Amino acid sequence: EKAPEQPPETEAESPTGLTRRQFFGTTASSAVVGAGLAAGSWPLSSSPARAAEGKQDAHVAPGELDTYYGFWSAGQSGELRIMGVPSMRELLRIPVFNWDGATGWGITNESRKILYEGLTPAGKRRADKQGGVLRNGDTHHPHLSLTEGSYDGRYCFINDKANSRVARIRLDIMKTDKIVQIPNAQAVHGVRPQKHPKTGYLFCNCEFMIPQPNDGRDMDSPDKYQTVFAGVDSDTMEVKWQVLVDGNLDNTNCDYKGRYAFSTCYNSENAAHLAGMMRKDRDHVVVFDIPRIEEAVKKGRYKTIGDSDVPVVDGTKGSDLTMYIPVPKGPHGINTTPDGKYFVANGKLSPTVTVVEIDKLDAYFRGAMKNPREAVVAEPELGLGPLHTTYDGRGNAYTTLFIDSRIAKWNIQEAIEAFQGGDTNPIKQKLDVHYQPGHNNATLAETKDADGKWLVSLQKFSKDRFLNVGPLKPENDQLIDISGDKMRIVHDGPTFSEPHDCVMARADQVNPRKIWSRDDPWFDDIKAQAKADGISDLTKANKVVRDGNQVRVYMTSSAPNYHITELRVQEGDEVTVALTNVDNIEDLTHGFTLTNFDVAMEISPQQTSSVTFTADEPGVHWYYCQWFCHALHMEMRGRMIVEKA
Ligand code: CUK
Ligand code: CUA
Repeated sequence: EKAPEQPPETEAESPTGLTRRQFFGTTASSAVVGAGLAAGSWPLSSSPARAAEGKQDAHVAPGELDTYYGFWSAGQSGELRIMGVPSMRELLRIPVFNWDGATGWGITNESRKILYEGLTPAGKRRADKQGGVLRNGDTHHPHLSLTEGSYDGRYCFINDKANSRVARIRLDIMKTDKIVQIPNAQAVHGVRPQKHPKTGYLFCNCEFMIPQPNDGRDMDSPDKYQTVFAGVDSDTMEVKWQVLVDGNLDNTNCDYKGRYAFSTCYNSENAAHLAGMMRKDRDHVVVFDIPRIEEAVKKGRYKTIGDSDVPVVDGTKGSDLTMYIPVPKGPHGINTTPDGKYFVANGKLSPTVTVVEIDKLDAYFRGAMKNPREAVVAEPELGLGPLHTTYDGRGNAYTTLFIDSRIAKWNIQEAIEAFQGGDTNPIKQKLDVHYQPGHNNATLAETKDADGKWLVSLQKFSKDRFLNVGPLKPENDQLIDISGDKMRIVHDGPTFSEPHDCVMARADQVNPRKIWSRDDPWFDDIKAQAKADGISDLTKANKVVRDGNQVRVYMTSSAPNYHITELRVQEGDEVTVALTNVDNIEDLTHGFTLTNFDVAMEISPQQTSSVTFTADEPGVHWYYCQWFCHALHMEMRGRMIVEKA
């Protein structure tokens, strides 16, 4: 992003003698002070005098439950986080593309299979060089599966910009169960589940342009680089097709009818350096006609690229599969209104957002619209650095202004009237946020059920809002009451590196299990192995099976015991430990940590986890339960005795 313009750091630098802290004030109510000082950028419409603020209580008392589940991405931490809203309490971290010592993600056989099997051939070569998994990820966009425009509680999807992957998280067990790496791509950025009739496709924007195939050709001809838009089948997590486009894809969204997806595009110049990316004054939004793309694939109008067999259709300018709508330079977020009528492309480098009427797109694809700009119905100027927009379901939109450190609340209908020449000012309020907001999202605003209760604004900088923890500071996620006419900040929430985006679902729309079901397909592989070893029920098995130099240990645990406490193997054996927690009491999780072997895993109630390692050091090696489970938790351990070969 562009370097933000900052209010003065110190009194000495400040022409008014005010520091940033005084300048912005520490609460929403002192925003009025900021208004007087920030010359020219305060909205003209409303007087600062008391429009009614929402009066919702954000306090969730001890023992009380939140009313919304929040799903937060975690940027370069590579995980997904579950938050309670409105308390903003962090409830869980779900490892996705990262390693996690608490749950054994990246260590257990179950997770390593998920992390490996969906990689491209090049991804597998990379993983093979470093122990079988890729180690980092960069998650930006968590989105939940929908049925007919409402959350259906099945899945959360999330992208990995760093290694070009997308993942699916099962919401019944809150575990990642599928990961696919997108071929012909670098940096999968925007992702969006189809809203209608159900998800359906997961639409994926591949951001960076590369030679196609990227095998050493055309490296010095950036004008030949291309990127793709991908349709992933969310039931199988297979890439069904890709569409070659002009320009860099950024964020994506789709309609509520199942026909169109649309993506913002920056760098329509196809340049490889920043200066070149700024040459033109316009970029574009690409609209994808999904049924036509499917038809083209069916009719064989595609090619394949390199070692990938994914059908790739041509959606570059002039194609009948796509529509290019020119918009001001560098559009970023793209957000569909909950009524399904419009999408808003956020200007980023332009102070405007572009409102497109989705029903008008048909005319273009029918050939009845010459200039794609005819689909634009409003382009209000909101302030500096508009990045993302969300909605309250009452006709208002809320746009983050990155450079201004504000959120602009504006009315969509009034913006349309103003575009037609009316003299309405659609801007209702600008609220200072602290500081430099990226995404914002309101409760249920990504669905047709937007309820206009809470808005969360995710700030990239926290600066002075919290105790100083050194040069690396937390982000700041602010909770804003939008139930009244005026927005009101009610909570500051520090988060670590770096949630970009979040979505919120009503608590009743997500229904995770309390303990595992023994029928869960998660256990299929280890059950099959056990069966081959003569074990029909893992919850009853405490048995060591030797098969050449492979040793398989089937073990159960119940607080505070492992049911095998002495395990004898030979130096050089390849040992698999499959541990089943037979406790069926809610929250009674055990673990298995093998000291000095870099082995650890979680075993929640009724779960089986397995791990494979080589017993390469003769001697005594204690294993212990790392999840505090019982008064005798410290005593819950056993010995692996490795006899010299
Ligand atoms: S992007 Cu991060 S602030 Cu990756 Cu959704 Cu806009
Ligand atoms: Cu089992 Cu601690």
